[in-house]
Amino acid sequence: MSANSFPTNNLAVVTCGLPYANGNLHIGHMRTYVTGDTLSRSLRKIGQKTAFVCGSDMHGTPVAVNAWKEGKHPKEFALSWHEKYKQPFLGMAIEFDNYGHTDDEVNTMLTREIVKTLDDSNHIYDKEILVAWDPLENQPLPDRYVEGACPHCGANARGDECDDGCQRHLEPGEILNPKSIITGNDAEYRNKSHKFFRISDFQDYLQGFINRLEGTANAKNQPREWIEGSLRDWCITRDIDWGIPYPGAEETDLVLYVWVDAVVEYISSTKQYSDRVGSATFDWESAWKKNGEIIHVIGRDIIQHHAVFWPAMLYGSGYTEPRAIMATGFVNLNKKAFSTSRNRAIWVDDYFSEKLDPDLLRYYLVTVGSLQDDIDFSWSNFADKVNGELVGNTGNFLYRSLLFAHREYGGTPQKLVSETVNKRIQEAITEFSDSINKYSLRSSALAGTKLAQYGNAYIQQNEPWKLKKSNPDFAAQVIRDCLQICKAVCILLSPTMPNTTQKIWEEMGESNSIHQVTLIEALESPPISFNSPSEPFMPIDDKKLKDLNSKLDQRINHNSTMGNENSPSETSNLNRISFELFQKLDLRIGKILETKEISGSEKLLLLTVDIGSETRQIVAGIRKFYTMDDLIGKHVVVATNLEKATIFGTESDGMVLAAGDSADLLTTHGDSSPGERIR
Ligand code: B3M
Ligand code: ZN
Repeated sequence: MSANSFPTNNLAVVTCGLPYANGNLHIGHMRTYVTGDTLSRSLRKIGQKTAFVCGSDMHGTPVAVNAWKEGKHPKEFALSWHEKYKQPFLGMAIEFDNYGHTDDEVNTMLTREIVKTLDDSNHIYDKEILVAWDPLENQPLPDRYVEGACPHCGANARGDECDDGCQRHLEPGEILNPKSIITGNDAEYRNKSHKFFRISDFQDYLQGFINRLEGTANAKNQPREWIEGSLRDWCITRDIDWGIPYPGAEETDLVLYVWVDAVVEYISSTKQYSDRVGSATFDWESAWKKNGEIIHVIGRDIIQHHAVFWPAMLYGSGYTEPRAIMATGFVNLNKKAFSTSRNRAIWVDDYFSEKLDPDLLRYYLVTVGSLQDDIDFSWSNFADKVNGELVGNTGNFLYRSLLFAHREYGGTPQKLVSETVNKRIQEAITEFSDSINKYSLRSSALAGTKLAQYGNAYIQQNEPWKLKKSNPDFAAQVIRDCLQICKAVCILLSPTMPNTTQKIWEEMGESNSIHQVTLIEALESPPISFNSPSEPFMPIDDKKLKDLNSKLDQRINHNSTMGNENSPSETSNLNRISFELFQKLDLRIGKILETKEISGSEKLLLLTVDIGSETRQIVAGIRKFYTMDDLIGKHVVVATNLEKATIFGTESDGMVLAAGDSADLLTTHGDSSPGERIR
């Protein structure tokens, strides 16, 4: 490990992208917050002093447009959502040390101070630009007040971002064919003077920064292209009367672009925390002005703001740069993107109303795939993971060990842990810390799951229930070892599943909070006596699964008949990609040679597919729809140059294409042979 591996002697600040205070939160949002929460708890577990902060994003057109739709003032509208967010965060056990909002005094003051510093040091200039205007209403149309076509990829875009297409940030005046979302009028462009932040002043700095930056690979790689190309300056003001006024120029009626004050809330929220607990406990200035370990957890669509604009703002105004950016992939639903407007999402409230344990969703979100990959949520995947890894493995091990120990010994047998088990736990501890240093929460959580797996095998091999009579001393040793493993498993999984592990912790007779102990405690003896345990996790049975699926189907179908998702008219509006991009996809004819079931999965099959030059092992979700006989010898279409993926613990090297919900496999009707390229 390098000299500055976590834990360091500096203060760490973990932040999460601020939710716009403009509507309900879904589990896609939760991927970021659960990640941030698990990370801050994990850092503390390895002894890193950490503050976890966030807040509601109150300004800008995302809020103003939605407030307008409800006939409310943006402030009243945003504050009411801000209040409402407490509940989902609490319910998901997301414990911010401070949760502020961008419209409060601290943030207003710090934002204006930072902008003034940048202005005083000549990094800001005035420039006349074209801004979208509603000619009939004589009203400016900033950002989300207009929609049109993205100048880069042609997708339908909002005024400030190509949210449906290439994800680029758009500057005012760039969007093509702008239309007012309020009146539907065609917008025209008018000249107006605005403030620009000269990002190009920071080109050298940013090149160095991006090389130092840690976190997920996407956060480093995506901005490299922009930073190494020619950096465009950034328009930081808007014509709208909701936001923080530009400092020293109140008379210009310009307010700061929402993305300027939103990021500053990371500092403001830390300051509020510091002011509350005292700087002896956490000194925000030491973190933000000296040597803090700043880690931003964000969605992958806002990398540019965090890896380009924000570090330039920080550097230009004398603040600490981020050490790491962890950019999470999106959460899709049954293979299609969440759509808030179509109600095609799993809302956090829906999850709660199903009385499902929040820890199950937390564990799922953290471990289902690597952080930067998009994940496909389906209730069936979710149930598979819960029933397999949590109920079948971890819960089973904890429950059987604790129950046996309680019944036979009233708690922990008086013995020392065996050396083998001690060593195995130490390995898990190291795996956990190494994973945190690699920003892989999936691996750090799986260190706990794998240890429980080891525990299961250990108890199964030694069968203490049989040894009890033949060799009571050894039986006691086995249980003593298992209890140490239980304790370690709880500690390792506590950042991911804070409530469940605390409950087991108490049932094991521990009197403190599991969230206050560090990893090393995993090697200390569990309490001598404890009570009867309860089962940590409840399975999601077939009936519940059916019920969850049918409610979701009903809702999606209901909404899609109103705005039919797959209708041809919508297909014709889809983002177009260039022929060049299409050509990058290597689609080939494959012939299925063999099929194998994947144990534990009702849906997946492992196919051996001949693609001409080689044979590939490909996992396909088609088991429900085909028999083995149907498949052997069949010609299919294979996407051969996709990244390898691990599905249900099995590596899949390619993808077999199929249409629709019943996986209608694509095939050929002529005599093309395996390996033939599809063009
Ligand atoms: N409020 C939400 C988003 O674009 C936006 C994040 C601000 S983070 C400083 O995901
Ligand atoms: Zn685009």
